[in-house]
Amino acid sequence: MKETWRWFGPEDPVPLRYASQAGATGIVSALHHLYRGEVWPVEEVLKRRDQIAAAGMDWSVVESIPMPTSIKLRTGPFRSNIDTWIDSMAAIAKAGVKILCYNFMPVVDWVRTDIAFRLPSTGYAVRFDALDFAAYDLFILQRRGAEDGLSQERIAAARRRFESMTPEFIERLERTLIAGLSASESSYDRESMRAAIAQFDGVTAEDLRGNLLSFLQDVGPVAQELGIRLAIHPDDPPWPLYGLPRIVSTAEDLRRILDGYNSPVNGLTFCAGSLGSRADNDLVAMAREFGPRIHFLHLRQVRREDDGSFYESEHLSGSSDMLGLIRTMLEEECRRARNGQLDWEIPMRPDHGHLLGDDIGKPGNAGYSFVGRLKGLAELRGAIRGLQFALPELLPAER
Ligand code: DNO
Repeated sequence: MKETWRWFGPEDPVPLRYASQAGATGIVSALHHLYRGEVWPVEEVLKRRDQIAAAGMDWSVVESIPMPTSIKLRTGPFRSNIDTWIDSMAAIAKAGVKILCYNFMPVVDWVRTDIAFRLPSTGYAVRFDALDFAAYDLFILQRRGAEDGLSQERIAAARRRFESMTPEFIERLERTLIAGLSASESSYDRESMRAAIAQFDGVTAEDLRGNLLSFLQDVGPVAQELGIRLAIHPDDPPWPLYGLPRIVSTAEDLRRILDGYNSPVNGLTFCAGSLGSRADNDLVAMAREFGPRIHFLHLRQVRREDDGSFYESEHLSGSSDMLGLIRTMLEEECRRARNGQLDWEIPMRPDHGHLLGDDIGKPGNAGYSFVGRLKGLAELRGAIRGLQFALPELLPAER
């Protein structure tokens, strides 16, 4: 596996050289200063490539070219927005980047309720508390229809939770929920959030899936010509939030997307943390089934709780079978290498890390600490080497 590291560009408090010190050989990046739907000029993209190359690494994956709402809804200026998306894709192809991660989550990208959840070790993790989320949706955002699908007990428990919240807690919760985590595309206040959600009134999961498949029909052939592989990121968490449809959550969802546009160009970012937040997602079985279409791996663990809450646990210990997943993906690499596929090596990144040691109190992007990710990457590397030592058949032939 190619060890990669997400870098948010020159503004990232974790500099590029730290990624190299952590042992990464590839960088995952995007032009975060051009994230409002504008085209990425070739010069800017080449500049980013050169910065990464100067630090001795290569730009392995673009994560992500932002996806405007018009494309998700297929309304308004969606045609010109798709053209812009394609132009940006052509620019990254010029820079030699071959894998493009993107997502199709309406309104919100990844969602957490707490970015400083204290662990018994005294480090901090990010967490999704299902009750805090329900309390926010029902009693703070007061979204129309927020009670739909919730049991009376859940609503009563959410009310009790809400009543126990201090104004400071509410402010922090709201900032974490809607004002934008580091990797997300938008930030809202209460009113703009309600308006953004309203744009999806009446849009079903079927509609959204149809729009995704139409988008793939539009961009797929160009991606193929450019030699780019598209890698859709799963919903995080993998269930509907704020009454909005989410369509990249389960094995059946992935099947429908991959079959709906059946080409190697249409592949996955297999995010173990996102998919693993649902107990009914069997990661090893999914990795086996979708292996040939997995273009990029996010290796991260969660510890699931009974009420739908979860927190990001240590990379090797949590609710999912991380070693089984790694083993399955090493087998997939070997299969590719045996078939003579030049791109047999799958880029992975330690997706998120805890706040540990010097990370604590430093400015940074939630989930993207230095020491925490360094530890995550080191543990994952150890697991990979250990598996390959014990089972030499997991070493691709070329090595
Ligand atoms: C969170 C990330 C996601 C991801 C996007 C990809 O840290 O894994 O925000 O970058 O969804 O488009």
